[in-house]
Amino acid sequence: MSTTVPVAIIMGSQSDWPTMKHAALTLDELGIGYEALIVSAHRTPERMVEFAKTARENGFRTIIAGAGGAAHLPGMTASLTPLPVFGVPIRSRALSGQDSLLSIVQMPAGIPVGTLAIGEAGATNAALLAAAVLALSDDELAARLDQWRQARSDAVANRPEDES
Ligand code: RP5
Repeated sequence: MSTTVPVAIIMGSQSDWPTMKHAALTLDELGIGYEALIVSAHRTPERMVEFAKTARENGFRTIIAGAGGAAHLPGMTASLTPLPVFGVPIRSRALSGQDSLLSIVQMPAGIPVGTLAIGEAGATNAALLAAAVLALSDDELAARLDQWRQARSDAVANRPEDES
């Protein structure tokens, strides 16, 4: 899969998409191209290995990986590619995502996964971190990221108001 887009958003299941689409929406806002793919570490392990081993040569520059439960997708992917991998713990039904978080964050030294918060905030922030990495070598993107952040600062009121 040769690509001209810099970000791969991978996830272990279709059921992860309602969370991971927040990464996609954030990349859309910043004008960053991406591919969103279902790549399961345990249901489609060969697909995961093929994706991870070829990700760099296929043109990706960062990977956002979301998984839930025994969430080995981000770590396994990171073990097979030199690209930066940002892991998003999906909020699981059994343990509300604490299982996902601990599975992703506790990588032994040597294979890093940048681990984000559980759920939608993590997916959004994974996209912002991917953007920050890409912006190091893209001045136009750096300017768009600055504008994005400034707009969020500008939207914060000085004083609270009663809700109607
Ligand atoms: C993981 O198992 C996926 O990342 C997902 O979060 C979780 C549950 O998957 P489904 O049973 O909903 O397909 O592999």
